[in-house]
Amino acid sequence: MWRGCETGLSARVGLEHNPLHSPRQLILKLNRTFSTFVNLLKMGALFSKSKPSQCHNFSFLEDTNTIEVIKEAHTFFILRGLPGSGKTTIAKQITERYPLISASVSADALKICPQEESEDDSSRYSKLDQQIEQCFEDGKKVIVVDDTHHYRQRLDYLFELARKKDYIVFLVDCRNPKSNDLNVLAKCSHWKLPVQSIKMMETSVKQIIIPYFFGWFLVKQDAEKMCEIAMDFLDQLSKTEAFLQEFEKHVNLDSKDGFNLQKYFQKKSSMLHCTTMFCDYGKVPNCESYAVDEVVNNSLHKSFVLKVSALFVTPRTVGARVLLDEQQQQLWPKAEEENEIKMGLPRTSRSHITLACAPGVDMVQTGIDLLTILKDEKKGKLEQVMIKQGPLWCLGDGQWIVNLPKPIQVKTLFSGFYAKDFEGK
Ligand code: 2AM
Repeated sequence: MWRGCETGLSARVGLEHNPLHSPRQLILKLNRTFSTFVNLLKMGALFSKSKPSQCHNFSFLEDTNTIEVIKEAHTFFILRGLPGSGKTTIAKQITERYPLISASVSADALKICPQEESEDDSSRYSKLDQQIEQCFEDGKKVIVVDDTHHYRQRLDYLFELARKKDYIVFLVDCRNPKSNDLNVLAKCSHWKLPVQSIKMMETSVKQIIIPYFFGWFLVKQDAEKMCEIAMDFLDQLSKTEAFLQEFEKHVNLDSKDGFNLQKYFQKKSSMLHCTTMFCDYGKVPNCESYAVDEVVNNSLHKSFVLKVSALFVTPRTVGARVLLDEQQQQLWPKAEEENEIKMGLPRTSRSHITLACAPGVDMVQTGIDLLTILKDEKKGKLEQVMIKQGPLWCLGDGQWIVNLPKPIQVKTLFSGFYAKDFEGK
């Protein structure tokens, strides 16, 4: 690992003249220094002007806005890369950037040797997992896991852990552009791994991990604020006679006696977000080109403030319409845009946050409902009632929308959702 290289570099300091050395000691020392010098030359480390991490430009280390938003969020960093790719240095930089609220755990520090995929044995990780659990228990907002993470099953375990705890996953690929030579990495690593093992690991870490979806994830406080706004909206609606009369006509229930809007919309999203690209782990056409797109990659793990401009409800879903600015629009998928244009609607019309769904309804329905509302809005609104949030319009078929006089701003982080179980499927 780099630590090994750094030890080598610090050996250079030993060249300083020490008057207490005898001539024999000096010759021995010079000999040792010379061989260190040769070794370093072989490893290509001596002439590296910077540490590996300094070659990266990570917004979570550099961008002031992102750093402030991360302090309000719950993020789970999974550092991924070959031994010697600079993960430990990056982990250290993260914990230094987020003092008190962060903690980092390292497989290397626990002497868990990176192995080939087939050799995985999850019990090897029990100590590391205890440490991760402790980080959650200690309420650390920024948790960093430093390991090669070349084994998919291990990644899936961590994705699921983060999902259960409602942490936003930052999957960070660490590459050391100074050292693509696997022989150098093998020599640098204190594990003394054969080049062949590193080669196999390289094949795994080079594979792009495509998430279930990409999107903007609301920081905890703003997610809670949006949930309260949604509850308040439903509360207002349930007190509005004109709404109830029209809405109940379109609700499929055996009995509408004692109909309760809050109970009806009981399916809530645990992690509020605004989806950009739905990938289904790589099954959706063109999702890979989205995942490798430069704008997408430059935006990953960055903060964005989204503007909520309207709240809407249908017999299936409750959602918040999001108006994207120019920079945010660049992350909108082309296929979505084409569909919106086909429907005669402006691009990014579908952008929204799902707040709740009726039983048996999938979250994807919210975007479909919003597009129908916007299309029907063009035909003309049917009825208007004033509620606390603003003028509430009926569009027929149980569809209602309130355009907010003042948009609500929510802080988000752009990332992927990787776990296998978003809607409890
Ligand atoms: P949403 O953005 O409307 O909430 C996981 O299911 C997330 O991916 C949900 O938040 C969901 O919708 C979104 N999603 C699911 N299937 C989708 C699809 N086919 N197209 C776009 N987004 C989808």
